Amino acid sequence: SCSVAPPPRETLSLCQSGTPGVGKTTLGKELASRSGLKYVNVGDLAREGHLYDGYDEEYGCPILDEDRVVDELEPQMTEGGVIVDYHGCDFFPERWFHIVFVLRTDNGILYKRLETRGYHEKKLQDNIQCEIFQVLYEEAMASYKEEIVHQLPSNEPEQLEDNINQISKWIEQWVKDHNP
Ligand code: DAT
Repeated sequence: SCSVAPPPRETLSLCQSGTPGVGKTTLGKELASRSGLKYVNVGDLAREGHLYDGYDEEYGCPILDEDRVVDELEPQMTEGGVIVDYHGCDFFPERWFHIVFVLRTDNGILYKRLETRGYHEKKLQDNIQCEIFQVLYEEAMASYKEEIVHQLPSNEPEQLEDNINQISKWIEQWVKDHNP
């Protein structure tokens, strides 16, 4: 008998970026449970593995060791099928992602969410500024092919539902196209 191994199944990975509080964790976890992709929160990963390189006195938070984060993630990214969640995305290798989403929230709504989190005034203002000047969208556009970067509105629950439905459809189509 003769058997031919099927081609390796291609898997997609996506990146979710955006100012803290825009809804990355909420979307990512829901999307993971519906799509079967694995959700990875880089903030949690860094905390668990102590992937830090110093401490930022001004902001009162540890500084992410980006190289170690990339090394830590590399094996599962090579395998694929991952949703990566972090506010920034410029230090991830471009080849990791087939699509990049930047979640966006209106200032007033974001302000309330961050206030609820108990952010102190400076951190609050910095994050609102970050959103106003669309820092993370521009970072994504500069770091990836523009055609794979998409903004998603994330102000209200209906938009969360729309985003999940849209991305789920996109994933389904991608899998069909790449695994004939
Ligand atoms: P992030 O992971 O980007 O910091 P999150 O997922 O923790 O944000 O969400 C912050 C808060 O906002 C949380 O209380 C859930 C809420 N939220 C997220 N997406 C939302 C949406 N589309 N509509 C209303 N509230 C939303």
